[in-house]
Amino acid sequence: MSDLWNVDPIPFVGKRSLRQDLGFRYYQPDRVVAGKPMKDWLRFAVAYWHTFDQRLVDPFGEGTAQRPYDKYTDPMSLALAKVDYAFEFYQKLGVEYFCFHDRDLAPEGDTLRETDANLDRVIDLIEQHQKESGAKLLWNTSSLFTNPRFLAGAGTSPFADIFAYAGGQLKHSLDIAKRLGAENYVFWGGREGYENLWNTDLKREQDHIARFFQMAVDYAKEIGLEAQFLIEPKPKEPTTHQYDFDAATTIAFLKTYGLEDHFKLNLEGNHANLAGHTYQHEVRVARTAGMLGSLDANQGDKLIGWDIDEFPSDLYESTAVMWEILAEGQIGPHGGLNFDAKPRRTSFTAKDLFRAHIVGMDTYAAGLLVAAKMHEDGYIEDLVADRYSSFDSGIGAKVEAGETSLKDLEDYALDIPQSKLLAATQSDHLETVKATLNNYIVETLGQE
Ligand code: XLS
Ligand code: NI
Ligand code: NI
Repeated sequence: MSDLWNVDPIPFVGKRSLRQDLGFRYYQPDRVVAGKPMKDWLRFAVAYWHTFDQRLVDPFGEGTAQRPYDKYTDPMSLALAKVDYAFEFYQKLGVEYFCFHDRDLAPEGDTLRETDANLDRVIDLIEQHQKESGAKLLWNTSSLFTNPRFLAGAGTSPFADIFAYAGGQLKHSLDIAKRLGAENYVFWGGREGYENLWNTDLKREQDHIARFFQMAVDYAKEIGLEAQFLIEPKPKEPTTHQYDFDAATTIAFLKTYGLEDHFKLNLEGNHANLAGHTYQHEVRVARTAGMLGSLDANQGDKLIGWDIDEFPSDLYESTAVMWEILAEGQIGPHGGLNFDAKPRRTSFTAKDLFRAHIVGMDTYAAGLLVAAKMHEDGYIEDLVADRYSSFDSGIGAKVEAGETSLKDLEDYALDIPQSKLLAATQSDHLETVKATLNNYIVETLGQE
């Protein structure tokens, strides 16, 4: 292997030191946990846009990033060079999957035809690297929000030419998905929403984007593309109101338009928080509807109300999410854990890209270990089974079996005294539950 990054392959170092450096403390790809190697539970992916393109800009300042490929000034040479750096990065980090938007990879030309030609040169190189390294495409997507032409959306743009352009761009992205063997294909509606209702036809916009999705379903069928389609909910930013607000809203949208059999959800931690939810909530809602597809594992900042895409480091959150994944048996039929995350602006060196991924991977590997221990003990399962046990027999069982009317319930309830009703409730002792979660995290990781 060349040494483009000036970094050795990242080793597992375990408990050698409390001071984390360029090594994994918990992540061991081949270690079997709950019946599967860690790497198969987690299926980590690197996000091209953050890791290789992001300059660490913020609304008040230019980028601070220092990257080894900064020496390339011609846009096409840079685009091609970055692919070599990317594939070496995947191998050194020990990650098998990657994700990208079409526009992360190559500069645009004046027409879609010219843009596609630029893109295809980069795709040729990616295909060659995939063959040599075995790296796999977890998902690709189309950037239908960056270019000024998409200022008012793509699938919901009020301008028919822009809608048509977006469709053409999407078609080419689906061709790429097929060619590179993408396991999923993501739709994130960055500008599919509205700023103001006074100039918006809500019904027409939603009909249009449903039609856009239906055409994608039809074209995938036509070319034999088997990638799982995923919608990534987000409540706001960049638009004030986005149609795919959260998991529940997106599921309702898909069902309204009869698209639910063709899509699942790609859930992002920071987006969950922006919608006023925990990440676990979003995963649970999707699971409950049979719609869990994949994860964009990042985290927000409790003090900042925007999508700041931090690498995940919160053990409570990773434990909760991995608890759901273990309960489900997998992240999704073809899902993985994509780090839709960037290092902080002050962590600007190339090595920080490795450090940032290490914390994300170790956080989720640790979460997996803790969640596996919890499932093994059945603590949460017992607690929940007990909480609903009054529905296992008697009147509760009759309700669940659909055998009761309101009249039956009135007959049953009319003469029960208040003291007996109160005796039918029980304390949740939630504080003890939370303390027990702490114990599981501390003890499980302490024994590593
Ligand atoms: C932005 C989204 C985006 C999608 C892919 O907030 O997270 O990065 O994951 O377009
Ligand atoms: Ni995302
Ligand atoms: Ni995001």
